[in-house]
Amino acid sequence: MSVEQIKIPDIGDFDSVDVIEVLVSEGDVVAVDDSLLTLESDKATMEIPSPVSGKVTKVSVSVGDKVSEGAYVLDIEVSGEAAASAPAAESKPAPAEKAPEKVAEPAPAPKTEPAPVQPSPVAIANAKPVNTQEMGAAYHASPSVRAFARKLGAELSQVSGSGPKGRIIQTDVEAFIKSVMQGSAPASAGATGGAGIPPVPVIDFSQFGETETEELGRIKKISGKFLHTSWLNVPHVTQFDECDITEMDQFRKDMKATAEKQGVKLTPLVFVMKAVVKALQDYPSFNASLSPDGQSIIKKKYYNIGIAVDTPNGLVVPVVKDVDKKGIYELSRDLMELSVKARDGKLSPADMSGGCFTISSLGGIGGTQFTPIVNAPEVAIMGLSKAKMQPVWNGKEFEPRLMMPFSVSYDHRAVDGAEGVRFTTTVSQYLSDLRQLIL
Ligand code: CAO
Repeated sequence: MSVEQIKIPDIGDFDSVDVIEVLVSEGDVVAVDDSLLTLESDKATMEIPSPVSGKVTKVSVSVGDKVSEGAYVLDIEVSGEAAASAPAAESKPAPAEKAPEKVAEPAPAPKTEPAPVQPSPVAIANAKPVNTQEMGAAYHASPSVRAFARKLGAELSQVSGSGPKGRIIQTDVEAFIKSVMQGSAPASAGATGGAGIPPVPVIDFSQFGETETEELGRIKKISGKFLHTSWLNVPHVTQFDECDITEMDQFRKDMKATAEKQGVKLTPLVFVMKAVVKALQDYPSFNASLSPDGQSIIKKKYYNIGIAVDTPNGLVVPVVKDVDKKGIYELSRDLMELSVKARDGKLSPADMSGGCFTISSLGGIGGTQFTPIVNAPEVAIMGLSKAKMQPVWNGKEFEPRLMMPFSVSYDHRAVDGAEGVRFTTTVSQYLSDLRQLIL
């Protein structure tokens, strides 16, 4: 064992360069080429790699210090053969990374010819010859932090830096990942008001009149998080349509007594579920989810339909399973059981999982049209509004027809606009003529 005094190696034409990160502490075990420090000049950032492997026994440099070639920075107790084979003086700085504001101006080549400069694409894209930190449009981060962020899939433009001059350090990336995992909006992006989501202004409403603050219920808090996630992640398109359910409703009324004998009450919703499943079979992209990397579509060969149920505690979405295999009475029974369970707060996780497509029916209440939010990772959702008797031109005269407005919101990454309107047209045709469902 010997103790190696680590000094700043040849860093090219730079002199008196800022230490912006000390990446090791006393007691840390490092391997050859592990980064020890990050330096930043006005033209580049560079990491100082360890020339030996061993244990850091002393750190004599701090963030904010200025160093030049040959400056002593720390001691490493060298382990094994490394002691003999790698004198500190031969260490080379890691590839320099241009600081964003100077990307257009190449950094002078260090005498020791480090590996070619590889600024990350993000750095180039954000490079601007202005104070980008103030604009929140770009960021400073060392190569190791960039590599760390890349490894975790964190978008550095959404992370705010707490280091010197707003520099993003590893703990900022960790805090960002934590906030994403907890489902909260990336507070750092909001705080800078930059490329992230601008924060809603905080206002003391009591200055305008009396107020009362009530905590949101548990279900509202949970569903709010899911709705927000979908709203932020899914590029929504909502297609509006309507269908003529005159015959369907007559059939429903004709079957009322029989249904009652079966112990169920028929509402338009169960017919809609059957029509939707037939249309999902015709258009499998709607009965699907995108893969997490967004590069593939996972088409499901089962047909489970989530039904949004309004409960005193908030919105829940139990799932009616295997709708394609069930008849109208069985579906009505399932729906009644699930909505009773939902309103009694007795739904199990199994009752709420496995959905492929969701229907949100406000038809029993009113309204003309609305834009439901996709229940991600599903890719589409239907919103049903209240059917009304309307005069419809049949080519010769106006006829009174029971018309039901509906909408379908879909994830535009999975479904194209033309397919979206084909889907709603198909659902409309099936509901206008239920006989087509048995073809
Ligand atoms: N047009 C006209 N009448 C309709 C209709 C429509 N589209 N849909 C239902 N109705 C009628 C029913 O036929 C019933 O009338 P009758 O008693 O005369 O037959 C009445 O409205 C009440 O129906 P319902 O709401 O009890 O039953 P449903 O099967 O239509 O819906 C359920 C069941 C659980 C989906 C519903 O009760 C519910 O909770 N809806 C709210 C969902 C919600 O909040 N979505 C919003 C999500 S986004 O925040």
